[in-house]
Amino acid sequence: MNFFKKLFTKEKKESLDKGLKKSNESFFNKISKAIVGKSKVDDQVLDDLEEILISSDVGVKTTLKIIDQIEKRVANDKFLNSDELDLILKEEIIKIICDSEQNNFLSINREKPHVILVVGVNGVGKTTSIGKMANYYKSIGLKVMVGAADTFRAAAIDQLQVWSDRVGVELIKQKMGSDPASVAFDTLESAIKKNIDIVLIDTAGRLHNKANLMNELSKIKRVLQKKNINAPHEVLLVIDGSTGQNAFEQAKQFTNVTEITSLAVTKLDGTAKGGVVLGISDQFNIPIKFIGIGEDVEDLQIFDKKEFVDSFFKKS
Ligand SMILES: Nc1nc2c(ncn2[C@@H]2O[C@H](COP(=O)(O)OP(=O)(O)OP(=O)(O)O)[C@@H](O)[C@H]2O)c(=O)[nH]1
Ligand SMILES: [Mg+2]
Repeated sequence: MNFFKKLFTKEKKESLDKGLKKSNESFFNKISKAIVGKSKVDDQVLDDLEEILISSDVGVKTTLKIIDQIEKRVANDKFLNSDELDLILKEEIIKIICDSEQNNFLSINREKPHVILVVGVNGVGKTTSIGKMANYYKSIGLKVMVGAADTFRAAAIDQLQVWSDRVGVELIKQKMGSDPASVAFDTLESAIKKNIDIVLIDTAGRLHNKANLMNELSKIKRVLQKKNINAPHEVLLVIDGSTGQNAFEQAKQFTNVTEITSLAVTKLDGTAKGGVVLGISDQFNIPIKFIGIGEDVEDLQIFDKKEFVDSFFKKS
């Protein structure tokens, strides 16, 4: 199937439904049980709802915020029934998801090349997401270049080479062990010469508490700025959604030490912890740009909060 087609048609929605199936089943079953046989939304329903949201990895703070809003609406409308609760819950959840114009790629008034530095802890899906993003940007007619600034392992460079070949975009790389900042600089320099639209820079997985690795990120940024003071235009943090509360922790640690401008939440397929997307978006106030819902090249979607919530609540 053509990726472009999948992005903009009902196939996109179908793969989202499929990707979120586990989260949906778990969430929906719990909600149905909580409201079965109830003619109105009472305290018990609200208590159950609170528990459901927390156990769906939405996070305590965000859950309390949602419940608070629902309580207010219930107070205004004493005869609210449980069917309406479904609708109101959806509305309130959509409201708390951080929105940003940044999410609308097609209307971005981009400086060329637009540089996206991709960061995150080990194994969350950075390299894979770069491959998928490269494919996406190319499919909408943009010229894409990828930089292999994860020089830590030879396999990391090879992995990115495989993705670049597959997608058909140029990769800039150096030898294993070379300075990541130098690779980033080379990539931007080449991208400027070749009139590239989007530059995606891969980095090695790192923990926030490894000072030398975090300094390396600052160095990459400084060196990019020698070429263009606005680069990187984005620092995209990739987090693994299947780790639930740990994904919150990763977002917290990274945002404490470096400026993160957007998020990609991966591996939402195969987990019932999809609720983590709602809490992270609310609490960090950083837009989620992409979600990963599988290992294939098409399995990365632009995050659309309405579609996401819709899939989350879908009755099967
Ligand atoms: N099911 C599923 N698997 C994913 C998704 N995204 C990435 N993966 C898998 O996660 C594994 C790790 O992905 P990588 O892209 O190598 O992760 P990384 O962050 O670059 O890892 P390091 O470079 O070692 O830090 C691979 O097996 C990917 O196929 C996703 O959305 N769903
Ligand atoms: Mg990698």
